[in-house]
Amino acid sequence: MTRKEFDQRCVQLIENYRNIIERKNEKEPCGNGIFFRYKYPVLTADHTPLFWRYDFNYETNPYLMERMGINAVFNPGAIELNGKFYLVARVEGNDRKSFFAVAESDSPVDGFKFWDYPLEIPETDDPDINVYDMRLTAHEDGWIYGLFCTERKDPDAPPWDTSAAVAQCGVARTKDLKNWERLADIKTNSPQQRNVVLHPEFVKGKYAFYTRPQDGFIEAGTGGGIGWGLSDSIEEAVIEEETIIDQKEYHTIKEVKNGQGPAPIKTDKGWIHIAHGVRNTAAGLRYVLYAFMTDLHAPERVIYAPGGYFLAPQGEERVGDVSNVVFCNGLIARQNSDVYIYYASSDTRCHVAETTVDRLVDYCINTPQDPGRSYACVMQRMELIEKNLKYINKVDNSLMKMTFL
Ligand code: M1P
Repeated sequence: MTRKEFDQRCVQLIENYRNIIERKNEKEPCGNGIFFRYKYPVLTADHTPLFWRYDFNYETNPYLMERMGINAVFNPGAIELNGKFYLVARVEGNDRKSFFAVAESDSPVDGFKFWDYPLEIPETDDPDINVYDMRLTAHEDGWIYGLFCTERKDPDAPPWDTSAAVAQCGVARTKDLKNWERLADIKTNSPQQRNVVLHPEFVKGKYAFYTRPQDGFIEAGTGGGIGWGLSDSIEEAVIEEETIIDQKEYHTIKEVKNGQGPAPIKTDKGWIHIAHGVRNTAAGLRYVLYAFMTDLHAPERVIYAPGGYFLAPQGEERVGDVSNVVFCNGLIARQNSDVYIYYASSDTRCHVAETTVDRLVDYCINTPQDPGRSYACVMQRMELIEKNLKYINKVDNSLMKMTFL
C-alpha cells in the first residue's frame, strides 16, 4: 500500500467511526406503554477507538491492518455522575478475553464515547482468566462498587477437559471510575457464583447481596434462583447464609436459571428489580428480561411478580454470538424519575430502553402473575377481554367502537 493509499484508508476509517459515534438515536414510536426502545445500539464493537485496534504507523503497519480486533461490546454497568452518563462495558477482544472500559456521554441515549484507555482493574493473588458483567452500585457507604464475574480454569478438571471453569464474584471499588481498588472475591458456600449484585443500602447494619448460586459453570443446578445474603465486611465479604428469594420455576421464562440484573431502584412502593430469566428451546437457551418488586423495608421479600417477560429479543437483537439473548446489568434511574435500561443483545451489542419509575411501578403492581397453567391463563385473559368489552360498550367513544366492535 502506498503512503497515499494508507492516508486515504485512515481518513475513511475515521469517517466511519465518527458517523457511528455522532449518530443521533431515535425513540421507536408507540412502544408497548411499558418502555420505549431506541433505534440504534448505544455501544457496539465499532464504537471502540480505532487506536485500540489499528497500528497507525505506516512503517510498522503498511497495510493498515486491524492488529487487535474487538469482537463485541455488551453487558454494561451504568451510572450517572454529575449529570454525565457512564457505561462500564464488557469489551471482548478477538482473543475472547473480556475487559472493562468506560464510555461517557452527555446524553443517556446516544453519543457514548470510550475513554482513551480501558480500565485497569487489579488482579488478586489468583489471577482472573476472564472478567465480565460489572454491576455498579453507588453504596450509602460513599464508594461506587463494581461487582463482576471472575472466571478461572477449574483446577480439578481432568487434562482433557479444556472447558471446565469456575465462576466467582470479583469486587472492586472506586470514587471516580478511574482508580479502582480490588477487594477479595466474595466467599459463599456455593461452588460457583455469577450475577452477584450489591444492594445500595446497609441491611441490619450489613452489606447485602443478591447472588446466584450455581453448581457448575453453566448450570445453576441445585442453586435454584436469585439468592440473598449478608456480610459484615465488604473488604473480605463472606456470605454465610444464602436464601433463595426468587426461584427458577418449571414452565416459566426462568425455568433453567435466572439472575438479578442491576442494583434495584428504590421507590416509595418498594424496590424494583430487573432480572434475566432463561429457558431452554430446541434452538438453545433463550434469555429474556423480567421485573419484580420487593418490600421497601425487606428488600429480600418479593411483593409483586408480574407474569412473563418484560423485554424479549426482537429483530436484529435476536442474532449474535449467543443468539436469542437479552441481558441487562445496568440502568440509570434519574432524579426526575426517567429510567434508562441498558440491555445487551445476543452477547454482541448494547441498546437502551426508556421508561419511568411510575410506569415500572404500575407494571409491577398491575401485571397479573403467571397463573401456572394454560387453562388458568385462558381464564385470566377472559377476564381482561370481558372487562374491556363491557367498558367499550359503555363509553361514548365512537372511534373505539368502530375499531373494536
Ligand atoms: O450468554 C448469555 C449470558 O450468559 C451468562 O449469564 P448466566 O450466568 O445467567 O447464564 C453470562 O455469561 C452473561 O454474560 C451472558 O450474557
